[in-house]
Amino acid sequence: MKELSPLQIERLKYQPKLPESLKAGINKLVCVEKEKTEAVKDKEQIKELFKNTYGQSRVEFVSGSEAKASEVKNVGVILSGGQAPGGHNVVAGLYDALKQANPENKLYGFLGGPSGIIDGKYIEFTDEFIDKYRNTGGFDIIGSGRTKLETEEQFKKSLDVCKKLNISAVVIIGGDDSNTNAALLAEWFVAHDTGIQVIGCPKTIDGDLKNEQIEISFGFDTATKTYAELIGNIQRDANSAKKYWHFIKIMGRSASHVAVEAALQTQPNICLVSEEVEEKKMSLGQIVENMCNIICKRAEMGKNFGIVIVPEGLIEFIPEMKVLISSLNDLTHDLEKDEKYQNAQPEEKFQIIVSKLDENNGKLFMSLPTLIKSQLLMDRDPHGNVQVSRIETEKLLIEMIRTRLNELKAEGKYVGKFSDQAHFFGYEGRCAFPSNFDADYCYSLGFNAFALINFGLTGYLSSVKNLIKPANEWVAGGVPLTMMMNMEKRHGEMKPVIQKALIKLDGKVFKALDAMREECALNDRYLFPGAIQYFGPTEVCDQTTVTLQIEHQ
Ligand code: FBP
Repeated sequence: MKELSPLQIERLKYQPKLPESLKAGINKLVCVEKEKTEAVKDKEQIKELFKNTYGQSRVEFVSGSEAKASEVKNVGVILSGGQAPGGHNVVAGLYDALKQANPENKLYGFLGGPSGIIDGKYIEFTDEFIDKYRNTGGFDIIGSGRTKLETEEQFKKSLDVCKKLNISAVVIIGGDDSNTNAALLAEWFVAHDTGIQVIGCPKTIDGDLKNEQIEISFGFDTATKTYAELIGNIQRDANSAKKYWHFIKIMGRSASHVAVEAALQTQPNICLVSEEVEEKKMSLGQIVENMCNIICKRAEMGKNFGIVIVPEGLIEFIPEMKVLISSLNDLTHDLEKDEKYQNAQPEEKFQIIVSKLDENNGKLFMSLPTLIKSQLLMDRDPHGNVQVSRIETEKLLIEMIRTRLNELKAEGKYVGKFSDQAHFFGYEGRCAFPSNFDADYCYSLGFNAFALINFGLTGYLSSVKNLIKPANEWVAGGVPLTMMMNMEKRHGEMKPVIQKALIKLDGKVFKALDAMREECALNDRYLFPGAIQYFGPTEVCDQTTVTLQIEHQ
C-alpha cells in the first residue's frame, strides 16, 4: 500500500520563498524601530490593562552584513483554534530559523492547542519529524484546540511547564481570540518578571484578523480558492441541468470576507453580505423578498436555476436576530447549570427559553423553524459565541423563500418552479494543501516569528507585508498586539479583545462586488476558477486573492 500520494511527495520537496531581508540569514538581521503604537479604540482602558506591553513600537527587519552570535533558546509553539492551510509551514519556518540561529536551540510543540501548555503535553521537534509535514495542510503535526488561555491559574501552570523545559519564548498561532490570549499571556509573563516572551502569528481562513499592518491572515488564500473551485463546479452543473437553485453557505464565523472573495472569483447570481444586511438594517423578511425578486425575474426569463452564496455569519448580522442571539447567549450561559433545562425535551426547552425572553424576542424565536430554534440553543464555543457553522441558515432561507414564492404564485406573480439544493462549504477548505502563496507566506511568518524572539520582543504579532508583490519584496517585521485591541462585551463583561476586521461598505472590495451584482443576478456571468495549481505558470500558480489585489493595488 502507498504511504504518500504523488502530490504529497512532490509538495514535500517545495522550497517556500522568503522575503529578501530574511533570506540573508537570521543572525544578520537588523531590527528597525518604527512608529510608537496605540490601541485602535478604548486607549486608556487597554493601556491600564496592559501596563507593561502597551504602546510599543512597530518594527521591521532589514538584512545587515555582520552575523551576530545567538545564545541558546528553547521555544514552544501552539496551534490554536480552527485549522487553516499553511499552519505546518509556520512551524517549519520557525524551526528552520531557530536551528539556523543556533543548532543547539530546541523547538517544543504543545499538543492539542493551548491546553497543551497548561497540562504540559508536548513533543520536541526533530528534522525528520518536521520534514514529513512541510507544505502540507492541516494542523495534525501537533493538533489544535480552542481552550482559552486567560486565567491566573492557567498562566501559572504554563509558567511551570515553560520553566521545566527551559522555554524562553512561546509562539501562538491563532485568530483574533487566540492572539488576544497571546497578548494577555505576554503581559502576565512580563508583569511576573519571568523573562518569557510571547509572539503571535495571524491565522484564520475567515480573513478577519487584518488591519493596515496585517494585510491578510494565513489560510484565507487557500480556503477561498478551494471554495471557489467547488462553486465554479456547481455553477457548471446548474448551467447544464438548469433545474436547481443552489444555496451555498460559506464558512467565516463573523465577517463575510470568505463569501465575498469566493463571489469575486466565481460571479454567482446572488451573494449576500452580512455587513450590508446589518448596515442597511435589513430584516429576514426583506432579505427573502429581495431574493424572491431575482428568482421571479429569472423565472420570467425561463431560468429556474441559480447560485446563491450565503456567508456563514449572516444570521448574527440580521439586526432582529442579533438582538435575539445576544439574549440567547446570556440565557444559555445562565442555564448551563440548570438541571431542569438541561434535561428537558426540545419543545419544553423552547418554552423555558420563551418564558425568559422579552415579547419581541420570544415571538421571533417561536416563528423560526424547529431545526433553527434547536441549533440556536446548541453549546457556545469557549469564547461564548454561538457556533454559526452549526446553524443551517441556508435551509432557513430556502424554507422562507419557498413559502413566499407559493404566495407570489397564488397572486400570479411567480411563473417558475423552485427546486433547491443546500450546501455548506467550510471544513472542505480548512486543511487543503496550502497554495504557493500560503506555503510561502506561512513559512515567512514562522521564520519571522523567531526573528522577533531573537530581538527579545514580546507581545508582538509576526507581520509580513507588501504581499501583492513577489515574495522577495515582502517586508518582514512585528506589530504590537495591543495596537489591535479594544473593549468588547463577552459573557456579559467588558473585555480587551483584538478587533475583528469586517467588510466595509465604502471599501474598494465591497464596491467591486456591488458593481457587478445586477449583471450577475440576471445574466449568467459565471467564472470557473478550477482547482488550485501548485506547479506551472506563475500567473496561474502564484496569484493571491482578488481581495488583496483590490485592497492594495
Ligand atoms: P478560527 O477563527 O479559530 O480560525 O476558526 C474559524 C472557523 O473556521 C470559522 O470559519 C468557523 O465558524 C469555525 O472555525 C468552526 O469551528 P469548529 O472548527 O470549532 O467547528
